[in-house]
Amino acid sequence: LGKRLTQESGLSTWHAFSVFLYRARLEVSTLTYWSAPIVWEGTFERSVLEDYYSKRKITIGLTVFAIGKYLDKYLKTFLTSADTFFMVGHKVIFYIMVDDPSKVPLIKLGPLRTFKLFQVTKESRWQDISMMRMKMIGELIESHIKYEVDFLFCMDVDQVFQGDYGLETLDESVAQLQAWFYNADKEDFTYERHPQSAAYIPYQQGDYYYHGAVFGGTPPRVLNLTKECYEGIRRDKEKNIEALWHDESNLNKYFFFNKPTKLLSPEYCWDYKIGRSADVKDVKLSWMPKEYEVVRSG
Ligand code: 2GW
Ligand code: MN
Repeated sequence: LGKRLTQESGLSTWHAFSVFLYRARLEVSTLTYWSAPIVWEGTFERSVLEDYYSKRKITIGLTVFAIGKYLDKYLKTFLTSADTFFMVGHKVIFYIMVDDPSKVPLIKLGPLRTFKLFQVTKESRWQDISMMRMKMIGELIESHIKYEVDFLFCMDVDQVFQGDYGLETLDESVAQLQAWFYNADKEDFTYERHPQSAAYIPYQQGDYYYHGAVFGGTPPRVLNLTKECYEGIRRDKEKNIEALWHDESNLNKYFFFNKPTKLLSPEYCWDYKIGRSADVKDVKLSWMPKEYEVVRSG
């Protein structure tokens, strides 16, 4: 194919090949208008990244909350799959927040992996369990994480790693495209639409609909994110209001004003309930079925 391309186009072999590589994912958008890459399978060469980071010896942090029922239901699968697929070959610290440490499953982690367990009190409303993560992650970055890791991810626990989730995802400020909305029109995004809320984004505005289940970056950048999002949540509480999708609405407002430096394609947080999609070549992380739903096979 390279030969045919060079003959037909008059390009050098290398140029023809890079055109071919680029064309391999022309059907999806791989760059935002502010020039942040959107990482899809096929748009990166992992061996080149491994080479680059081999001289740097980085550590990656991953925070996860498992409170109440979610501890029994999801934590083991999340951690076991992360041990297998998250940043293989690199140092990882799991920051695990639970309400009942005695219920934490015994898992033998790989040699480059360690974890730190924190006990947190259970909020009575689930919306608060979700939202208070912003406050607690911020505190944890200041007390531990900023001294210990180069990059940090913060994730929902109700998901499972399915394939290599690697160095291609690292950047200063990383946002996840919400799988159900990556192709949707702006007007259909489920942003908070009431001007009274701190998370308000008007109908004609916004860039993408980001998922609250995954965000990351360097510790200072994630700290700024969690502080701003929590501040929005707090201001709304003072007014006795709450954004439509809680912390996720505030996250979307934050990323609208503070553009992420990298976006992850829905392959990095896929929901199999969407069905087959030609765009999704390789799922790295997927949603777990919610309560009362049939367990997905395969
Ligand atoms: C949440 C909802 C209803 C009942 C319980 C809980 C719950 C959440 C819980 O009992 N225990 C718990 O540890 N959580 C934590 O909060 C856990 O880490 C979970 O992954 C996270 C968010 O809740 P989740 O996964 O049920 O919410 P989703 O999947 O509908 O999430 C999106 O919207 C949320 C806001 O409503 C968040 O922004 C979340 O990050 C989004 O993915
Ligand atoms: Mn979730």
